[in-house]
Amino acid sequence: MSSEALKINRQRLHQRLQALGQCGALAGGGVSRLALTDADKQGRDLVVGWIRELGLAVEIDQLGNVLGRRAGLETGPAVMTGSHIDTVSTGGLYDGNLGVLAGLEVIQTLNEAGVKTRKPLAVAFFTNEEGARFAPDMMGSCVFTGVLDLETALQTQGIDGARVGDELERIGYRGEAPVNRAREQAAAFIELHVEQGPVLEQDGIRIGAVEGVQGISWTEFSIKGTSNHAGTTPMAYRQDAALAAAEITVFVRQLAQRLGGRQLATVGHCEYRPNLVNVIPNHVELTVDLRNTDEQQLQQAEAELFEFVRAVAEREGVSISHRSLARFEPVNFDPALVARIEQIALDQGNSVKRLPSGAGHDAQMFAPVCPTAMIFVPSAGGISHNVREHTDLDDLEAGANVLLQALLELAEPA
Ligand code: HGY
Ligand code: MN
Ligand code: MN
Repeated sequence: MSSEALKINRQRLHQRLQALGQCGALAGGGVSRLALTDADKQGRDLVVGWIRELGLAVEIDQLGNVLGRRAGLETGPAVMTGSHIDTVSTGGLYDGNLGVLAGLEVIQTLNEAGVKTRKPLAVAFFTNEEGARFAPDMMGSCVFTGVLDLETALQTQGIDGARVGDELERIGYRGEAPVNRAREQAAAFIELHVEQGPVLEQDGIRIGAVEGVQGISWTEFSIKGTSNHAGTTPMAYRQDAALAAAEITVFVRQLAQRLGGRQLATVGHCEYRPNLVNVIPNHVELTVDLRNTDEQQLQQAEAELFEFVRAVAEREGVSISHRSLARFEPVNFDPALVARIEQIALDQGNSVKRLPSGAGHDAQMFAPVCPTAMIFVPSAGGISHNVREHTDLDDLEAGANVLLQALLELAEPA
């Protein structure tokens, strides 16, 4: 059978997505599978079982990244695909999971067709891509590619006080394989992912040929004021941490509107202490997520934010410290690979469009290491990080078939 004629099994892909979605399933729909929780372990065990059933050699590294490797006629670096299976606490069935399970579906399709390749193929899932429990996001692929050192990752404390290393031990995924070997392991990397935004659906396009990933800046601010009685403290005598937090939140929205272009700004986490109706808060923790496809504009946004925070602290008589949770510059994917994905999509009868990724992805860590690109399929309503996340099976199938052809070309059918 010619490689062009090979097609994935859509029902099998759909069934695996549904089965994985049972790991951490939320009543009423959606998934909560935060990194290194019991639900993540359940999902990991399920996917590792599928990897073994496909006859792949399984490797678990010291940060719990899992790699399933299919031998080629030659040894050496593999043509890799994959993504993540951890989710945010209000996640859906597709963010990350599609990239991993479509990779397995490609392998199973090749196995069933008896297709051998010159280069090895590999499917991976990386630890803690979301960064929702332990910052930064893309932690596993950062350690896999040497962007972040292992010890720092293992020592990282999550929003619940747990440490990455302890949780990896607890769920049995603190592997032996050394990390930071991407250059010897990856000949190329392609990740299939849902767009998580509205562009493809609004334009009636089925496949996205992703040109790169925008820059990401996550900062946690710790605002310290004076807790006092809500009924006895005159307004002029307050060092109100909650007010400072509110001013920063409003500023962040105005900053994005004023800078325009592709500037995005979000306050996603805000925690008051003591968080009581009749006590002026003395401590607020707040996170700011800034993103832009342009590094200079992102730095401009950061500079204006920190200047505003300094002025608010002075005016409100509070002290504000901050720490960076994540900082990634914009990344461009391999132009030749992007063009190839675009052409394969067209050859397979799909509409296709080039676009940048708004979300961070494991693939962005591979861009400096080997030829790397991503394939997007539409998100219904542009919704993601939301239990209502959905992508039609026709679109999932189309994306997986583009992935199949792109991986097969890179691995060279024998
Ligand atoms: O935040 C992100 O962009 C990704 O979902 N980790
Ligand atoms: Mn993702
Ligand atoms: Mn995500």
